[in-house]
Amino acid sequence: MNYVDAKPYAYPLPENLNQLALVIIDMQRDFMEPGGFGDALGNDVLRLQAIVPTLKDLLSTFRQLQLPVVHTLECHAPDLSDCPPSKQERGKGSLKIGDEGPMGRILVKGEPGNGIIPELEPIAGEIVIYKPGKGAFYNTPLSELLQEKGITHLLLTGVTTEVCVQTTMREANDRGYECLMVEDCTESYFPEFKQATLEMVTAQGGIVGWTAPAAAIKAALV
Ligand code: C5J
Repeated sequence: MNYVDAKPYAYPLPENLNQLALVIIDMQRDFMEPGGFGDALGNDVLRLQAIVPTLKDLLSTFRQLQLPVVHTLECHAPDLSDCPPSKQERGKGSLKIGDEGPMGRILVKGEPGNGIIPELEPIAGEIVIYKPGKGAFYNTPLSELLQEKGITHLLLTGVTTEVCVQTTMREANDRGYECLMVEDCTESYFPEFKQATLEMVTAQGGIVGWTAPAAAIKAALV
């Protein structure tokens, strides 16, 4: 068996690497660029850019090895029928979900600002999940798609660490997946929240899972 050098102890890779998926959460213009949802909520969105080169490199390793990749997008239907008022009204930003912004309607599926950033654009054969919530399992076909492909191990990346990435990791952990959060491929608007998340998932002997840097994963894979 092959292991990733990880916290709180070595992460065992599956014998068949096709059971390991790279999950890239919400690397969308809405969270990463001025004029989107993250900006409307008053965040410094440009600080999320720091992870793009490392994540792009890990994605290219997965593509070279032809291993499974999952991309998620947080978005709502144009009529907002899948956006509860509790979510739309929250935040008190300058622009709310569904409002017209500089990149199109905020957090609405198909709008320019809702797309994945060009550096990480999905390619044919990769799973793309449109999700209305924070977690990628809520109200999506993700469980069924992972089961169909026999995937048992997930590497969690993307933004933001303590919101959609951590929620998805917790959902996956409850469903029996062996989860590892990639430390330098996830980012938050709040550095202290990222740090706290990394610590809380690995506390108590890995209560939610493991964390490791991308280099440790690449070292175990190639
Ligand atoms: C947020 C996300 N922060 N993708 N979404 O609302 O983390």
